[in-house]
Amino acid sequence: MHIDILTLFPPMFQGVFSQGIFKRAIDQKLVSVSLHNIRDYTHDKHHTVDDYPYGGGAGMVLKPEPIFEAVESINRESATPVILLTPQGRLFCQQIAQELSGYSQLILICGHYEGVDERVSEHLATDEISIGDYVLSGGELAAMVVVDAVVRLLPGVLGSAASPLDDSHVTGLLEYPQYTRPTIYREWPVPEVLLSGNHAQIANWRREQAIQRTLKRRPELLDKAELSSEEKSLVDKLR
Ligand code: JFE
Repeated sequence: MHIDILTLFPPMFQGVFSQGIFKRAIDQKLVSVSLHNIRDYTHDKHHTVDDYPYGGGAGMVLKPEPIFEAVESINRESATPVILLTPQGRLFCQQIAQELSGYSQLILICGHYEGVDERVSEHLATDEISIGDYVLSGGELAAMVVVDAVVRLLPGVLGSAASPLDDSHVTGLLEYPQYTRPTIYREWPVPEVLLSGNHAQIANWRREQAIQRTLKRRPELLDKAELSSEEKSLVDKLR
């Protein structure tokens, strides 16, 4: 997959792409990233990227011309999504990450200030995404979240041990609790069952923990979780 990111602040991405899973995915050529500085697509001597909003109001709005020209400078296939990060977009979730992981190229546009001229949404972006109902100071952190969630789904990016199909939000349940050594830390023991070596019992316990935890913290997730009839009775009992 190739990812093109339009931003006024390319250095914001350097940490993310130079560490951990991302670095490995890039080194293995499973993904490549191009950062495009929107300011490089201005033509005036002050490299102006923003201007006052028509109709008045606080703050500045990103001008359309450098954004259109930056996108048009990119070699792209007709199917490539052009994604604007914005608080007004569709709410990002695991299903959208899966959908985006099926493309061979993504173009992400990160705005700043009070937003982006509406003609970018109307005539350039093919998709608008929000990562949650809070206002960030720009699209960069949202783009990092989207790219992280998508890249870990690409074949070969995670080791063979971890399968994205087992992820919470794919199964529809929150994860069960995890423990590692020591078996007793500050008098807090690891649950007995995990030390038993009885794999069927461990699987049952984990499934039950996942269901209880989901019911308590995110009950709305249970509506779309795939549960056996036994598990459904357990939910009814716990409710
Ligand atoms: C931009 C801002 C006041 C935007 C347009 C560009 N999920 C999510 N939260 N915040 C964003 C995404 C986001 C994305 C891009 C952005 C915020 N801002 C700041 C300030 C009104 C805005 O509405 C600028």
